[in-house]
Amino acid sequence: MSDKMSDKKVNRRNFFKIVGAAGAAAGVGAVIPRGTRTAKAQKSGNGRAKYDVSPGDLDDYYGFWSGGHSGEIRLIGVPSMREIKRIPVFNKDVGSGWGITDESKALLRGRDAGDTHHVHGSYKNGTYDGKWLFVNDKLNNRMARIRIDYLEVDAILDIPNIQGAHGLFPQRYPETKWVVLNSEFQTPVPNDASNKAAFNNPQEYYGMHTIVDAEKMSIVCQVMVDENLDLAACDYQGKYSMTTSYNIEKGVTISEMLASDYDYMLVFHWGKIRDALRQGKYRMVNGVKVVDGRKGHSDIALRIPVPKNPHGVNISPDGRYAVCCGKVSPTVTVVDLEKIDSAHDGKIKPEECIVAQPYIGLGPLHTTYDGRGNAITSVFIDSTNVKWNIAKAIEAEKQGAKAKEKNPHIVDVLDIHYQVGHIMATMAETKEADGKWLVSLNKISKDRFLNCGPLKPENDQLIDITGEKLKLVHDSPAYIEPHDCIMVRRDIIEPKVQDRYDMFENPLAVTDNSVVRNGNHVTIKMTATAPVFGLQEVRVKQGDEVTLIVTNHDEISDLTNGVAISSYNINFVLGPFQTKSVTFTADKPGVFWVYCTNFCHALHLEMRMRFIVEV
Ligand code: K7E
Ligand code: CA
Repeated sequence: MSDKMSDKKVNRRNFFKIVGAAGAAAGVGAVIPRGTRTAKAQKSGNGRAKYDVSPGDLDDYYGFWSGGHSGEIRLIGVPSMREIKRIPVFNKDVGSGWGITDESKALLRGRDAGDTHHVHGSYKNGTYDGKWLFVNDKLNNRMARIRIDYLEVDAILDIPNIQGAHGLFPQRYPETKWVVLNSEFQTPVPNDASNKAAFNNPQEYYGMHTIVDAEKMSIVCQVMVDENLDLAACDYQGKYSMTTSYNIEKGVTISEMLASDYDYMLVFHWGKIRDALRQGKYRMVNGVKVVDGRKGHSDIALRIPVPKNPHGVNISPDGRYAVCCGKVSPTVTVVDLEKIDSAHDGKIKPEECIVAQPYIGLGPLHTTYDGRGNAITSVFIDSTNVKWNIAKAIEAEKQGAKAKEKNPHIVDVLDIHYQVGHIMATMAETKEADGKWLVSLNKISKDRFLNCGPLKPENDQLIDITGEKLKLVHDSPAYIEPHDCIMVRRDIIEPKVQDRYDMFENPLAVTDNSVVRNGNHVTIKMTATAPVFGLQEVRVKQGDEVTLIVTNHDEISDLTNGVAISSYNINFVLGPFQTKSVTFTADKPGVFWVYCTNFCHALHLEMRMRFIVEV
C-alpha cells in the first residue's frame, strides 16, 4: 500500500503541472469581452477542450448526480462542476420543505431516508427527451420520477416483493414506456409470515426484474429469477433489458457468493414477457403480476456466462455491444447484441454472443463511451480509467491468444485519485455520445483536499476526452456518495425548465384568504406576496388540527417566500405561483410567529403574522 501511495504522490505533482498548462492554454486571465466567452468545449491552443467557465457564462451540460445516502439528486453544471441545485427525493429537506409539507409527505409515506444510486432520463429514439428523470431507492425499495419542467419529484412508487432496488434503466426506443428496476438481494417471495418456511431456505430466495410503466408509475409485472440482479441496461431497439448477476449461487455469505467460476449476464426478452402476460402466465403476489423467468421454467431470460461476480453493464452508443465489467476478473466481456436473437431462439449457445474478453486492469466496474468507437472503463483496485478500442479488442480476440497478449485495444490508462466506482461521459448513455467530458466518481479523496477529519469527501474528477489521451482537468469534492451520474446537453433540458409554477395545476391554490372551522379542524387559506402574508393573525384552540394552505402570488421569477411556524417544526418555501399545505396539531398554547424564511424583499423581516393558540 505504501508503495502505491508514493506512486500517487508523484502523479499528484504531475497533475498540478498539467493544470498549469491547461490554464495558460485556455487563456485564463486574458481580457475577453463579456458575451464572447462561452463555456463551449471549444478547442483551445493545444487542441483540447476548455473547462474553465467564466463568471456570467453557463455550463454546457446538466449533470444529474445521485446523492447516495442523502437520498437526493444533485444538479451539477458541467464542465464547471458547480453544484446548482439539489432535488430532494427520498430525504427530508428543510430548504424546500420536502418531507414537511402535506404534498411531499403523501409521496414519502412515512419514510425520509433513502439510498439513490442510478439516475437516468427518459428517452425518445435513443436520446434524452427532457421529460423525466428516474432514480432508485436501494434502502426502501422505491423508484421516484422527477419532472424536468420543475426539476421536482412528482411520483414515488413502492415496489413490493423486492429488496435492494438497484440497477434501473428506462426503455430507450422508440420511447420510454417501461423502466426496469432490479432487486440486488434475493428474498423469499412473498417475504412474509405466509411464506415463513422459506426464511431458512436460501434456495427459496429469488431476484426480481421489475417492469414499471413510466407514464402511470405503476408496476407492469415482475420477472422472478433465481439469480440476484445487479446493474441494468436497456438496448437501443426496445427488445431487451439486461442485467448482471453476481450471486447465481444463491449464497448468503461472501464465500458462497464467490463459489462459482462464473455468473450470468441475463438478457430479458420483452416480447416473451408480453406473451406471458397476454397468456395469463403469471401469479399475483402482493398485487403484482409475477412472471416466472427461472431457468427451466421459461425462456424469457437468456443467461450468458461471464467471469465470476461481474458488476456494471453498459451498451455502446451505436447499440451494438453490451460491455459487462469483470469486477473480480481483470477483464470485461463484450457481448454482440446482434447475436441475441439467435441465442434466444436456441440457434447458437448463449456464450457464442461473446465477441471479446479483453484485459482491462484489476477491478473493472463500469464502462462509458466516447462515441468514436472507444470505451472507457473504471478500474477500482488499480485506481485508473482505462480507455480502450472496442473494434481492436474484437479483432485481437479473433486472432487468438498471441494477439491478445499485447493488449492492442488499450489506448490510454489514466491514474485517478482514488478508487473509482462509476464513470460517465457526456451523453454517453445515448446514441448522441459526444466524447467531450468524462467524470470519474472516485470513492476516496485521501490527500486531494484540505483534511476535514476522519470522514473525507469523495472526489469527482473531470477528464477531457476530446483527444487520444485522457486528460485530468479538475478535482471536485463530493459529499457521500454519488454512485452514478448522467450529463445531458443543455439544449435538451433548458427549454423545458419553467420559471414559475402553473398556479391552478394545484387544486388547492389559494386566491382568497380565509379561516374555516369544521369541528376541531381548522383550515387556514393564505396568500403570500412579498413582504406580506394575506392574514395578519389567526386564532385556534389548543388541540385543534390545523391545515395551513399557502399560495405564493409573486409572479416574478425566483421570488420565493418561506413559511415557518416558530416552535412548531414547520418550514417550507414556495416558488412563484406555487401552493403548499401542511397539517399539524396545535398542541402548544401561546403566541407563535409565522415568518418568512426566504429573503424576499427589503421588508422581508417584517413579513410575519401571529398564530395564537388559545387555551
Ligand atoms: Cu457500482 Cu450501486 Cu451503480 Cu455504486 S453501484 S459504484
Ligand atoms: Ca458469484
